[in-house]
Amino acid sequence: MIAPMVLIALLVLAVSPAFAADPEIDRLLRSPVGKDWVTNGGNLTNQRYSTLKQIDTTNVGQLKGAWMTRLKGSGVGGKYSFEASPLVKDGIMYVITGNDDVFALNAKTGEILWEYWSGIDQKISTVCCGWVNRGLAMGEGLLFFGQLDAQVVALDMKTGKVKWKVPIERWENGYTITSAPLYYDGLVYSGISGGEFGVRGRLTALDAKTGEVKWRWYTLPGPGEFGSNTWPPGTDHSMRGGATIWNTPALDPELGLVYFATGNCGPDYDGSMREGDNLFCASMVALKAKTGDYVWHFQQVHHDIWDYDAASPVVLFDTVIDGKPRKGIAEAGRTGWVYILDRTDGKPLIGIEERPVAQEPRQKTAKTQPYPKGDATVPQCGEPMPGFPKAGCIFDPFWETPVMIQPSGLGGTNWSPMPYSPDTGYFYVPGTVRAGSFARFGDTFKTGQRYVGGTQAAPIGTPMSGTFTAIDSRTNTIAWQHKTPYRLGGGGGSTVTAGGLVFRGDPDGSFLALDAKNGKELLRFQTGFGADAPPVIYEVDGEQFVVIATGGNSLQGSAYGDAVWAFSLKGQLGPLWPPPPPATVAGPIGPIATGVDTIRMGGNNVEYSFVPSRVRVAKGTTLNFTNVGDLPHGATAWQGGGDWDTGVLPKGQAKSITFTKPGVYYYICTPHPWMYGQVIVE
Ligand SMILES: [Cu+2]
Repeated sequence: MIAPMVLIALLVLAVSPAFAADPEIDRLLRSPVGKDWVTNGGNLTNQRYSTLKQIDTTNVGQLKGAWMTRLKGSGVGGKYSFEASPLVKDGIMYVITGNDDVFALNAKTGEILWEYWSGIDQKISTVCCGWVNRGLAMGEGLLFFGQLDAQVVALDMKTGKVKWKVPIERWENGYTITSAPLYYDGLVYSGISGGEFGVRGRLTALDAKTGEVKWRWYTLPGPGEFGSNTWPPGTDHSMRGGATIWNTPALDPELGLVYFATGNCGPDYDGSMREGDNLFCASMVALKAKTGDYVWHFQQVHHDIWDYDAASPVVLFDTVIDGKPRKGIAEAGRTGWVYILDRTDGKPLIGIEERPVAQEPRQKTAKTQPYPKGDATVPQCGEPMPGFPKAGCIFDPFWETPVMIQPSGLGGTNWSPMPYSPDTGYFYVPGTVRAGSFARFGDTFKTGQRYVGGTQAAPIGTPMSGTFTAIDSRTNTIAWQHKTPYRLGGGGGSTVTAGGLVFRGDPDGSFLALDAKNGKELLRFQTGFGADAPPVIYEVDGEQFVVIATGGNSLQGSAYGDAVWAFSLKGQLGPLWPPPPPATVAGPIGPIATGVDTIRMGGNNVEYSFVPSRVRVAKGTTLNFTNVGDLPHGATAWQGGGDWDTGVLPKGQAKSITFTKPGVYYYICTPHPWMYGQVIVE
């Protein structure tokens, strides 16, 4: 029965002409980036390298705003991040906001041509890390994107009307989409998020015409599948082990492979029940682009218990090593290292050594971890501090007593992309400097609720900053490095050009141009909003533009907004006033809740949490602190936060506090000082 069917399939393949559904977009995706920017990473390589060079190191100082457009209040507020790379084709720009709303703009003037309002449920409760959408893909006259409600959508590029809308999962089960998809040769490749909600990660390939799911590749093996022996036998822990895909894949059409990186293992900080390396968490993976068949993987972190996602997009590049041309792939990890591999087989190009690491039997820690040759872009050891006497370095384990470790689970490089310049041979790596207090707690899995198993909170008041580093792709060592006042690895990222320039935004609102060779700052322009998105380069009517979304970032706490800024040498617009800068010390982050009368300790299925952690109330309000967790917790005014204390409350107990005087009150849980919250009294 099988043989004739195989024969028919082979015959069909043999007689089918080599037919591309959109030959022009496919050609642009395979080519160096010129006047159009048609996919999130510029082209199939994710290099974010533009060949345009009208703007160069000699004239970039004259750059001014060509236009600035506000997107009608879309995605404005503390819960949103605006991180998308706008796409540009034939003088029209397409941009998506943190509310999954899409706008088409005249790329020369900024005039809005059409708009799509997603109407997504504002009560989606499974958003991990800010309401965000990292961008669009295009092909066959359609724009493709994922929404936070786990639907993949195709819009008509001319009108913004919905062509199809397909749920690839349910947000109620913990799944959301935050990454920009990739279009190539008739397929739309989409990742999915939810690694903090006990989900099963996957790459989904959809038919661009219809939205039909052609295949799925699960990043977590089912029983008996390849990799299943890296999970405890006879358990279903791998079915909720995370390994989600936070960013856009890359694709090599000659090798016929699609590449992506995967996020942390779940539950993040509790490895006690998932003995083994836990494939394919924190890994780089190659699949056959047409079928989704596994080809190779490289795991950056075995048995991850530190939330060390590989969240930045993978980058394809060609290089010469020891006189031989090599096909490279690189990814900047949360560990602070860049992982540089051969993309034909996944073997290290420069050298990565498995070294023994410290052990914690209760966490079932891996015996060894991969150490890339070369330099890390951020510090890899924490320091003790008052209340936190234990400190450790990367891969040091922890149990229920907190250990101060760097990098924390939010840095080195998080979601921000890392561009590559074939001119300099450098990767441009954004980094976050922040220490986390890592402690395990055995949270119970409940569908659609947080499932993290502990904490990596930065203690309130501890310093946070960033780095911006040029890493030489030939040696994996630092060519030059800037220490920056704000964290860079989480939002923005940069883009590099044949004009010898690196463009990047800054959480304080600045738009910067640097000399790609030596890092010298050549332009600093204040946009007026948190500039926490990667810029994009394009050309219309012979004029080169640089565009960046400026709308802040919920995790950075950079100033929110809904602006898109385009710059050119003919630009006339000057800078705006600086917005409030983001924090440089740790404290409560994210949106500020109003209309609240109860703070739940251990809420949202996270033992070490105050929910909501930030509230704004009127003078005279009574807040009820209720312990819904398993351990005793309390709320105690922290340094200058007044003189109030709930005392330590056993499980199930509550205590009310009345706030009579206006002010900003921070508080901590004394038994667990990594827990904190904020009450703003007006
Ligand atoms: Cu507590």
